[in-house]
Amino acid sequence: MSTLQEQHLASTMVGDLMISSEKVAHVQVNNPLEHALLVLVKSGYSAVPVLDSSYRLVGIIGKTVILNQILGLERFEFEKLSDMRVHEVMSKDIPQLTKEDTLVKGMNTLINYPFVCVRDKDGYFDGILTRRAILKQIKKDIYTAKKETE
Ligand code: 4BW
Repeated sequence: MSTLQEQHLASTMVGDLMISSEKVAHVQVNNPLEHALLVLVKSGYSAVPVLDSSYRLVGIIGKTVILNQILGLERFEFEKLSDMRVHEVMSKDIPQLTKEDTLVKGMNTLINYPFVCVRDKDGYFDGILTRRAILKQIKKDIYTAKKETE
């Protein structure tokens, strides 16, 4: 990667590439698991952010953790889905970014996660940064650099 490309990556901010909150499927912390599973299946995503009633980021929930919770000895106990709430099973210890973080920091975090939530200084949810967005940007930078050397 050329120095110019590296400089471009370093000067691009998370806010430039994130999917903004209004386009992100999410669930609320007090929703029953049944609703969360419905959102996950209908949206097609493996995991989505969890927000409180003021739209502050509180965690992430995925299909696998829900299905594990209702896994009985011989069958899925689907009746449990309406008794349990999202906050009982969600992951609370999650990486977080702000819009002002550099793309390089975002890239380092995305090595271990398919997406990272973006929030403001008061914890309000701003959106997500995905692996797809990073890969698209890197591809664009490589293509531009190649064109410049031709
Ligand atoms: O519905 C989909 N539309 C599109 N265009 N692509 C999808 C869709 N569902 C999955 N994909 C693709 C993306 O490339 O499969 C990848 C893995 O999906 P995932 O993790 O396991 O559900 C997607 O990669 P990505 O765009 O880099 O997204 C990484 C993760 O970010 C997804 C999902 O957990 C989350 N995510 C992405 N867009 C989201 C979202 N969560 C909620 N709302 C969104 N709009």
